[in-house]
Amino acid sequence: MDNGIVLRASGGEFLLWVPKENETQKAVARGRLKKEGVKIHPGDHVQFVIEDGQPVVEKVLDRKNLLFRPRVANVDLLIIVASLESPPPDYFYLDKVLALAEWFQLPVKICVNKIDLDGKEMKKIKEVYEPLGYQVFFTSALHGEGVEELKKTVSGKTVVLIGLTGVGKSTLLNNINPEWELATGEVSRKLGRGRHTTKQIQLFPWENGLITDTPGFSQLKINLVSRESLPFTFVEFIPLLENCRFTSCMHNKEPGCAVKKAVEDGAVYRERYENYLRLLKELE
Ligand SMILES: Nc1nc2c(ncn2[C@@H]2O[C@H](COP(=O)(O)OP(=O)(O)OP(=O)(O)O)[C@@H](O)[C@H]2O)c(=O)[nH]1
Ligand SMILES: [Mg+2]
Ligand SMILES: [Zn+2]
Repeated sequence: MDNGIVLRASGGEFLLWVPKENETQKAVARGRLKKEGVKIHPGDHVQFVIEDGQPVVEKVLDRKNLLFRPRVANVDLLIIVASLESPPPDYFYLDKVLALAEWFQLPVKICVNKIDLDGKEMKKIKEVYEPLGYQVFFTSALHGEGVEELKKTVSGKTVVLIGLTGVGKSTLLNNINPEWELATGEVSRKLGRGRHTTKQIQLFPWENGLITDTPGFSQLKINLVSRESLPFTFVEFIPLLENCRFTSCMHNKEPGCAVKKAVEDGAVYRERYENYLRLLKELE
């Protein structure tokens, strides 16, 4: 049997990448897999045989992880894309994705796009997130600035771009390789929002790695994280947690809370803490 990686899954049809030959082929799955309840997602490593000239998937190999909405398997790195203008950075969204990434133990980087439009928020994003250990890099998908760094990041990994609609995820991919010809949307000037241009997940092979963008409307539910675990998904809270007076402290209204004290002292960024409280509320 040969090995391949699923680039796209729609209905019963799959697009397979065969790294050995650096070739993509249309494939189907053995009927037995469906009966056994085996689902095949982009990013899955599979084994296949050729029948009548077409690859037939026989087996899905064990996954390292499986991202929720969008369903992508074996993800090595999540890149959260934000833009400086149209739309402006949404810090609540950013903190929510970061919390989910921590929960799933996914490495993350932050890509700030559209630096050709505005510079006001650049400093803030770097100052808030880099001390927490999240690498921040800046791009202009329109002019190609910073795209070299993005390319280097992808090499050898499976990378998923995630971010609100209109931030430029598909434009960034087109900048890596114009042959991919991803549809991009006009941002409505009135709303400062795009119109959900990307609909289907497709991974693209790039330098021994794979990259995909995801539709900006992908619903992100924080309820994948349990309430008790939420504080652990805010990395700067973790060293403080043992200093709270109550072991059951949720860092909300409890007295003697070390997290709240750190917010008062300026050691924890207040807006992150407020976003934590908002997520906590969503989990009630
Ligand atoms: N000025 C400027 N415009 C950009 C940049 N990157 C993307 N755009 C524009 O932003 C709009 C939206 O870009 P898309 O790539 O479709 O955004 P997306 O993140 O893929 O959006 P969805 O697919 O809806 O999630 C398009 O009109 C792009 O031309 C940039 O770096 N600078
Ligand atoms: Mg898109
Ligand atoms: Zn506390």
